[in-house]
Amino acid sequence: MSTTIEQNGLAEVVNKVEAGTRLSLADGLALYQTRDIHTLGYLANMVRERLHGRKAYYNINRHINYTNYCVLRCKFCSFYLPFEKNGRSDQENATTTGQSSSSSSLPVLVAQDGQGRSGYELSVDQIVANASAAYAKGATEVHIVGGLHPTLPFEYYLDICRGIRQRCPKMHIKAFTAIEIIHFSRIAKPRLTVQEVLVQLNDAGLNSMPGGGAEIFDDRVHSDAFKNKVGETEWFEVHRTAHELGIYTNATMLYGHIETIEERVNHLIKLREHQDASIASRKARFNCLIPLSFIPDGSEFAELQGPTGLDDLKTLAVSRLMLDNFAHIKAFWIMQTPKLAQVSLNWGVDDIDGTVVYYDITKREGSPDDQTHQEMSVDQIQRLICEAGCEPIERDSLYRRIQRNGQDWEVVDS
Ligand code: V47
Repeated sequence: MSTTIEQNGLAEVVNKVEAGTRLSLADGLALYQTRDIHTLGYLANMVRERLHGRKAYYNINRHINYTNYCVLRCKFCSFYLPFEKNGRSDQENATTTGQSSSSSSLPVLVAQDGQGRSGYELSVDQIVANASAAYAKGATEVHIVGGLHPTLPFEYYLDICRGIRQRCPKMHIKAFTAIEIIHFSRIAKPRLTVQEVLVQLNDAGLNSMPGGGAEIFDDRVHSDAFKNKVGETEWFEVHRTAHELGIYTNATMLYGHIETIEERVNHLIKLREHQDASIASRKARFNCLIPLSFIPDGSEFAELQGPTGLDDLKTLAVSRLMLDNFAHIKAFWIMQTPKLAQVSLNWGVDDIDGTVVYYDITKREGSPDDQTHQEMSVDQIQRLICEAGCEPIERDSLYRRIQRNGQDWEVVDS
C-alpha cells in the first residue's frame, strides 16, 4: 500500500493526516487529483473516526421555504421567481394550493408566470402552523429560509420567530442565511446594522443560522454565477457578527458548477481561517460544513452536468480533511441523494441531516423527488446509517444527543 501511495504522490499528505498536521492548498489539490481514491477515503474516515468513532448523526427537522420570490437572479438557482410579473397584486392569476404546507392543509398564495412556474409566499400564520404541526410530531428543529422578497417587511421575519417560539417553546429555530440577514438590514425601516438585525431576531426566538449563500468564495465565480448577490466579505461579516453574539451558524460550499478544484479548496481554507478566529475569540462558531452538490435541473446552468458520484465523495472527503477545526461534515441527502449520503459515512461524513419533509429549493426533474414533498422517515435514516456500519444518534441542532419517547424528547448531552 505504501508503494501505491508514493506513486500517487500522497505519501506526504498521509504522514500529515496521521500526525494531525494541518493540510495546505497543495495537499488539498493532491487529494482531489489522486487516482488513489481508496487512500483518500481511508484518510477521511480516519479523521472522522478520531472525532466521532462510528457515530452518525441525524435530526428530526422540518424545512420551510417561506417564499420563492427573489430579487436576485443567481444562475445556479432554479428556485427563484421574479416578483414583478407575479406579485401579490397579480390577483387574476392567483390560486391556492397545498404546496409547502400540505401537512396542515394550508392554502398558499400562488401566481403563475405563464410558463408553468408558480410563485408563492407563506403567511406568518401558515409558517407557525406548519412548524407547530412538525413540533407536535416530535421535530426538534425548524429550518427556515427563502428568497429575498422585495416587499415583506422586517416585522414579518420577527413575527415568524416570535410565533414559533410562543407555540413551540423547545423547538430550535435555525433560520435565514447571511444573504437574508443583509437583505433585512437594508429593508428595515429605519435601516439596521447586521448586528441589530441579529439581536432582534435572537430576541424574537431565533437560535442559530443555516450555512446557505456561501456558494464559492471567489471573485471570478461570483461575477459569473451570482453577480448581484453580496459576496464573501459580507457573508463572513454576518457569520462573524453572529459568532460574536454567541449565535452558532453553519457553512456551505456549492460545488460542481463553474468553479475549479483550486477554488473549492481555497473556499475551504477561508472557512477554516474564519473558524480559527471564532474559536480563539468569539462566543460561537460554525457547527458544521454542508458541501452542496449542484443540481443543474431548471437553472440557467441547466446545460452543465453537475458533479458525479465520485466528485461528491471526493469533495466530502477533502472537506473533512481540510477542515481540521470543524467538528462535523454533513451530507445533505436531498442534494447528494440518500444512497450517496450513506456511502459518504465511510468517507469523512458524520451527519446526513434529517427528515426534512418539504424542500423547495432544489428538485430533480423527472425523478420521484420532482416535487416539494421530500421526506425520509427516521426508520429509513437509521437503516442507511446502520447498513453503513455506524451507530445512529439523534441529535439536536447543536449536536447534543436527544433522548426520545415517542413525540416527547429531551436533550441529554451537552
Ligand atoms: O444557499 C441553490 C444552494 C443553498 C442549488 O445549514 C443549490 O444545515 C444545489 O444552505 N443545486 C440552500 N444547491 C441550502 C442550504 C442548506 C441545506 C441543508 C442544510 C443546511 C444547514 C443548509 O442551496 C443555497 C445555495 O447555495 N442551492 N440552488 C442547486 N441548483
